[in-house]
Amino acid sequence: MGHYQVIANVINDQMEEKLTELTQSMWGKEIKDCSDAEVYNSVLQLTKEVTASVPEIKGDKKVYYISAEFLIGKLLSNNLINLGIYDKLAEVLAKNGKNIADIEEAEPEPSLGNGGLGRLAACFLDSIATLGLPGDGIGLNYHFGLFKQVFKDRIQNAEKNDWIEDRSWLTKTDTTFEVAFGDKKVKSRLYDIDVIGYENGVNKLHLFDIESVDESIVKDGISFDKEDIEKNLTLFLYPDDSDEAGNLLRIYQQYFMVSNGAQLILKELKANQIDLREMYKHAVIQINDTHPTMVIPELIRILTEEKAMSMDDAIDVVSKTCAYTNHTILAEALEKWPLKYLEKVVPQLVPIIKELDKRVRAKYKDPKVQIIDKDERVHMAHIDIHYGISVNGVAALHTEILKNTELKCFYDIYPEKFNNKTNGITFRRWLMSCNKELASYITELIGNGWKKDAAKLEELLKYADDEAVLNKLDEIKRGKKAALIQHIKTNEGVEIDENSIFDIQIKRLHEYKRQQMNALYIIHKYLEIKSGIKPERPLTFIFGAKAAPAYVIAQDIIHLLLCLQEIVKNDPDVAPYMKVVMVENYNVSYAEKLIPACDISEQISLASKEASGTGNMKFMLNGAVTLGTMDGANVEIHDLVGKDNIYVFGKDSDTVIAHYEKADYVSKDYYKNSKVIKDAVDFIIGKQCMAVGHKENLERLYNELINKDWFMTLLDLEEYIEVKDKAFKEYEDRKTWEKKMLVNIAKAGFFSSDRTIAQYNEDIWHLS
Ligand code: 26V
Repeated sequence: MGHYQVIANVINDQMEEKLTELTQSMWGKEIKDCSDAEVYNSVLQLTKEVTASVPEIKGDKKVYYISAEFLIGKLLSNNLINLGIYDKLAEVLAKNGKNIADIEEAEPEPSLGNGGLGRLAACFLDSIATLGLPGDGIGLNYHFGLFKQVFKDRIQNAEKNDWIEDRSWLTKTDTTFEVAFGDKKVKSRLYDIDVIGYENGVNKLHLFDIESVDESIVKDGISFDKEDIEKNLTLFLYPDDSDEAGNLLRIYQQYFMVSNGAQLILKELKANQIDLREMYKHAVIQINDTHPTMVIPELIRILTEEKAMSMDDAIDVVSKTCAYTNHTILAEALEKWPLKYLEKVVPQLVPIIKELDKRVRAKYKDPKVQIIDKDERVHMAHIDIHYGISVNGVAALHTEILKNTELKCFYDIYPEKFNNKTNGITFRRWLMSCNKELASYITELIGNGWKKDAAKLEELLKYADDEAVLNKLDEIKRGKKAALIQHIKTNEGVEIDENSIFDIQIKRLHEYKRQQMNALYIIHKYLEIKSGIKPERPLTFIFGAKAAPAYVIAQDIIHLLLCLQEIVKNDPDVAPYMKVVMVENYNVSYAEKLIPACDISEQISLASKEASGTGNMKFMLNGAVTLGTMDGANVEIHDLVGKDNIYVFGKDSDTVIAHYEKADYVSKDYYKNSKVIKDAVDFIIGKQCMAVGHKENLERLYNELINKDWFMTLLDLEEYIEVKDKAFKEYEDRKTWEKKMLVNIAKAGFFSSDRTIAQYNEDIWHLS
């Protein structure tokens, strides 16, 4: 019997007694008399106590996953499942008149990430611990996570989003460090969150904070004094960086993170009496996008200035310790800091960065691979590529684009550094926790093996023609749809037809993800229904998306979606056949409710632009069928499920890249040459939209689409309409559709983050 099992058995036996003791000591009441919030806090305490008895994962070499974002979401359900005590707790609560789902609702969501990159980091920590690998996360303890989205007058408003209560998953530690910037010194404090492996040991998520942070400086919405670093340093995740003060604050945050991270890593190495010249044998630092890149010059600085190492040796050992993951090819997302900003915030790193650049220039003449460019901007990714062991992309296509196009000049120099690690998701959260009904049915069919070896889901394929199994899958889907209908009714006040097809697009709002193309489809369908062409079954289009507050066109797209929601709702000719719902404040908790209820998963980015996507994997695992372009991991989904079990459309990445190279895409031509396109686009500034929306927003979006359309919406619109209509039609052949669902679930095993992490370990980390 494993360690975890002994602990789980003991706690399961004493659960009711222990929880009663806790509610008595904390609130002076019995479980049944406590509020949900009180029970939640007692369960939190109980879980922390149980976790303390689970052994820490130890080894001779450890990975430090350093990331500006860890979008962990609520932790209760996941932690209980991983500890093996969920079912017993649910039983004890029920016996005492409490519903575990209501207790889970009482937990505030830590939204410490923007989207895919941050959620990936959270899934990775879960898998690292589950595989029993020694590996900790290093990041920042933002007091306010990603802003809370509130719709007012069909416009997105941003409010602060706090999550830290008196009692939380954070444990205050005794570890403090000093961090020196050019113009000030601050004292940090480390807070830890336990990362519990599924039926395995415990690692840590280390989140650094400063003691002088002051939540009261936040004024209306999310505005605050960006220059008061002592008070604002860890206040917000990714504050608005559209002005200089915002950019400087971002650099302060990044350096604060890496300076603390470097000090922590060196402290742990010292505690293990490691000779720092051999640091790479005991530590590997995975740099999640370029936000933590300064860890490279910072470590070199400490080793040379404080540990008396030569520059050659320091560069050599640090370069053997660090590895870089690239998550995007979008130029605007690749960080290039002006040297003068770095001179102000971190002058101590500037000579090191210049030395790193000098060494590159001495070897390579191509200006494209230099670190400091002619405009005195520091290309952070270039530091990672030259001074690290590995560069990886996050899906097969993405890595090929990095090698052949975006980072070709680097691939020519270091072909051996480039490798692919197709993203993954933790099945504990994205199936076992969010869709317990499906998880237990799968177990009923094929046993428990899939929980530790996701490839075993393929065993489901033997039921592909089993009518009883297919019926049951459909029944589970209908149950999850019913639960979502309730949730949306409560939260948005919108009623959804349970017999409609649930077509869902949930992800950050960005033009390259093309929510606007989905909106144009909805307009097209609306016009069709008005002209008498009715769908065979009602259609429900669900969106969830936050837009960066400074991203104007993204706000306009949200506005259009909210206008369409209103127009459709109020039109008696159309309302019986379709519904549009844009849910407010889409976050991880909402995703956990939306994904299990989905029929059609919208993954419609412009080919080449979505590095991987991970929502696509979550939907597939929950039996949704993908409607998507050949982009990111959609390509791998397509290859796994086969063309009959996915709906693919749109120009491929080579065609798109060629359009950019030749600059020959003219959206106006598509608009002029197709009545379908023209009618849909014109609707945006037509009478109906203008009656419910704002002229300024709608006209700006209309003009953007016909005059620029940088992400080529109109290029793929007609084929999108055609293939989406085909998907809706084929949905009516229920048996064939249910089989598609089954194949998608069965083939999703490849996208377990356990597989991804095993590959990181095998190819890059080599943990022992
Ligand atoms: C950042 C920014 C910041 C400035 C404004 C425009 C913009 C656009 C995109 C980004 C993305 C930053 C990196 C990121 O989050 N990438 C996502 O990483 C996921 C995990 O690897 C991956 O699944 C997504 O496809 C990728 O977009």
